[in-house]
Amino acid sequence: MASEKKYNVKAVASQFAIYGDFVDAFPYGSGHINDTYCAVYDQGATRVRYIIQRANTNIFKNPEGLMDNVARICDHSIAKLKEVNAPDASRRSLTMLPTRDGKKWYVDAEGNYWRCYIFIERARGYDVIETTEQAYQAARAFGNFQKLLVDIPGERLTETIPNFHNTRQRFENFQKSLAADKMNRAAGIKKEIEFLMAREADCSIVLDAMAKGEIPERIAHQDTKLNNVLIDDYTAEGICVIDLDTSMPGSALYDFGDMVRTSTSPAKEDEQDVSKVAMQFKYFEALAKGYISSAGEFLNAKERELLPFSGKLLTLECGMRFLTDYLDGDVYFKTHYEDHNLVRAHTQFRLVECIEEQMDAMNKLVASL
Ligand code: ADP
Ligand code: GN1
Ligand code: MG
Repeated sequence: MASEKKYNVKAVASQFAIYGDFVDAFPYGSGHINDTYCAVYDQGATRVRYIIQRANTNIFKNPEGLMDNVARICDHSIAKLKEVNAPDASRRSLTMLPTRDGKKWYVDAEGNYWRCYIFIERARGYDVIETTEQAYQAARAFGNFQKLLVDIPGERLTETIPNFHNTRQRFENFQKSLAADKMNRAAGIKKEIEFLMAREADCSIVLDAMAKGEIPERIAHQDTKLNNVLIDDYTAEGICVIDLDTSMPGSALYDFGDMVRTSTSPAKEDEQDVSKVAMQFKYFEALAKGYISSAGEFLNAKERELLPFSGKLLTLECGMRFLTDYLDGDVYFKTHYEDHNLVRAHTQFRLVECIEEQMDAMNKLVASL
């Protein structure tokens, strides 16, 4: 089971240029990939928090490239905020604190890669969508994030996970894991296998359009799950995009698609009762409007046309990834019980069906915007 190992977070935190007295550190958030901690300090009788995060080097095989990407994106976004004198700038971008010896990240004796961020206060990420305003704001923020990265200086960003949203390759990997059937779990998932086999052709649609040049490569976030954008507690604005590890060249559609996956259903990603899973049209409408309000100026006609389909694709892909990890013995995503990945795959497949049922209406709506 992919689970958390304990680290001496106080010792790690002491490597960063943080002033004041260490008070406490504890695991934080509900991400599936990195080890994230909140570290609390007392600075002149004021409590200040930081995020201390260990990058998952089982997943990110080029941690130097990864950390450098994230640092470059943070620097670029802070510079742009300064240019326009944005109020509250340190809540609108992630800020990495340097180490005491002036480096951008810290590598410990065991080769773990650590970074430290300013904690963005009075804002939070939501695991489950609650209001249409959140959907609009999240989508607008991710669209703005794509716009921000159009002119990032320097070389092409590193592909931190090559072929991350190569859905056709994900399908092939699924078939390999099925053939290997390491955990003897294949016999119990016949229906799920059938579900995927029936949708193989979907896996190539965006890839083929990219190969033909109908869809351009853009720098996209590529992990636009709702809890990767922090929503301001008071103004409800989508104030800061976080979790920048997969921000790299790809398609803008990957971002919109994953928003549909994570921001249209009132059920948790690991809800056991799949009858609670639904694609609620009001959330889709808010996402489409929010995204077009910021990304509309640069999307081409083909990208616009495929926005609804991208929701189906990313949901299918994610379900397939959960199912593959279930077959592999839960080595990728953090899991908390035996069938956790299978339960997650079920919610994703149910959501794919709900999207399929409403595809015509989704297409009509997007065409009208
Ligand atoms: P993962 O890749 O594991 O999802 P994230 O970078 O998304 O890691 O961080 C996990 C959680 O930590 C986020 O969902 C969010 O709740 C919280 N978090 C991360 N960075 C910050 C920050 N700078 N300020 C406040 N909370 C943060
Ligand atoms: C992971 O890191 P987190 O929890 O935001 C995963 C995404 C999946 C998501 C499913 C690097 O996202 O691709 O869509 O879980 N991130 C990586 O919840 O694989
Ligand atoms: Mg995250």
